[in-house]
Amino acid sequence: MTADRNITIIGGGLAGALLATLLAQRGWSVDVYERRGDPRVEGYAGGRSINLALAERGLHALRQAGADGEVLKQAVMMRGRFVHPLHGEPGLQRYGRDDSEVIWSINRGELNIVLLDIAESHGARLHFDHRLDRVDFIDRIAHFKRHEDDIARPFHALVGADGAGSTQRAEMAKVQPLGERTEWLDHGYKELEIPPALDGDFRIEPNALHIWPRGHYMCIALPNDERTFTVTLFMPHKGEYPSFEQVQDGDAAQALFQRDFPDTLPLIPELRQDFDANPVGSLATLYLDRWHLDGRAVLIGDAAHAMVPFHGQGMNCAFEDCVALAEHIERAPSLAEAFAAFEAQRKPDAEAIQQMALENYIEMRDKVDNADYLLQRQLELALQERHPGRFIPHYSMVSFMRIPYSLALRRSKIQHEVLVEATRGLDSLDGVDWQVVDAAVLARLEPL
Ligand code: FAD
Ligand code: E1W
Repeated sequence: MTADRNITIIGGGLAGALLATLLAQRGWSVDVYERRGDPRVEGYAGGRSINLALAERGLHALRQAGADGEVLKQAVMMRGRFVHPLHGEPGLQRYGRDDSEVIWSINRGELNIVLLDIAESHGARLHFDHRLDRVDFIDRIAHFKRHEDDIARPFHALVGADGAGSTQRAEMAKVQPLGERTEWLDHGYKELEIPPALDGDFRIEPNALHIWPRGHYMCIALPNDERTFTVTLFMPHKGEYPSFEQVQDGDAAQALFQRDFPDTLPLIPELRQDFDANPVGSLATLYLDRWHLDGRAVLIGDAAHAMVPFHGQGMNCAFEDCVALAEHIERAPSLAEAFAAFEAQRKPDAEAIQQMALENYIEMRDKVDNADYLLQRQLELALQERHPGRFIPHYSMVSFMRIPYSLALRRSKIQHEVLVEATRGLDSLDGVDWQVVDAAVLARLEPL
């Protein structure tokens, strides 16, 4: 094996498959090792229809790989969040100014298949049913399990795209401590399904991300192209009702939904069965001090910086990682320098979106049906009009722009203070002191 321009990627999931294409396009010889079987042959593991929100950051990365067209063919547009309060009228809160500012719901399995096909068409070699087991970083040999067999493969450099439970990360930590810290969220999740209506159509508004905010917990639903919705219930693992500890089976879930999500009951005919069949998922934020081991190994995506899902940015961020890493690898004189530069660039941004994702849970479960919150959103839109290119709503900076997450976080904090100060004690924009607000915007926010 020639040493240069060879890369071995661990994990053929979302980031691994995309990075394979980006590197193969640049003339690198790429091998991808994936624990699971080929989803194009065996169907996607799990079989359930799980969807993800794709926003501008992810879409831009897909464009770089020429994958955007195929992916968008199977996507459902989401124009905004459709909020279902327990009492009061449900309604759509638009994400952007028009249909150029939307996000997309895509099926994880279909997306993975598109990315694997493209990677292969660019010459990446895909090795399924290869589970990374151990790495010898001295002799640069990766050891895999394939069914019962042990397989050893020499490598030049390893990119760990093997997700939150990364084996590559554990192996790197044996050579040099990575300063790993996992902060578990004390809430978990359960996935349920809304099937199509009898006439085959969507049962609720298709072009939206639905949210049922209930204070300390919530449900959301994202549309699938087969006219179903995947519903996710997020609530505490333990503690006072409702928690997964107290809602353990389908019957208990039925009672909870009867009380707190009564409008969804007729939409989820198999609530009991879904609840009993699907596991409770866990959520965590993963922080590392280091993402790379000189020129021998680097981590990307969830393996480097898993986050809670409440901003819908984990995959988007992982895709942004892929573009950044491919560019550093192409530009830097050595892989060691490329990996170091990649880490230096991306770690502050990963930490920023990790923080914003945590903060967004409280916003989604407790604020989106609150009058003060809605007034702040109204003012945000007005200030965007008054100060184009200077005051840009938080959601837009994260979802419709590609400015660094760390910059979005910095600006959002200032904007939030301006919004809170300007609306304090008000119940409509009529009482806003525009002179004061405009002056604050001009003084505190540089044009972007
Ligand atoms: P993964 O997609 O996990 O891929 C890792 C791959 O590595 C897998 O194929 C796995 O089989 C393989 N692998 C693992 N171990 C080994 C091994 N030892 N050897 C070989 N292969 C291995 N993000 C969004 O952007 N939008 C959303 O709407 C969104 N919603 C989410 C909802 C929930 C409930 C959750 C939990 C996450 C959500 N995310 C969302 C986050 C998103 O799922 C992840 O950020 C994304 O999948 C990360 O991609 P990845 O390639 O790093 O890891
Ligand atoms: C998105 C799982 C998930 C995925 C998402 C989002 C949310 C709430 C959740 C964040 C959002 C798309 N969000 N939605 N409305 N405001 N913020 O934008 O992906 Cl829980």
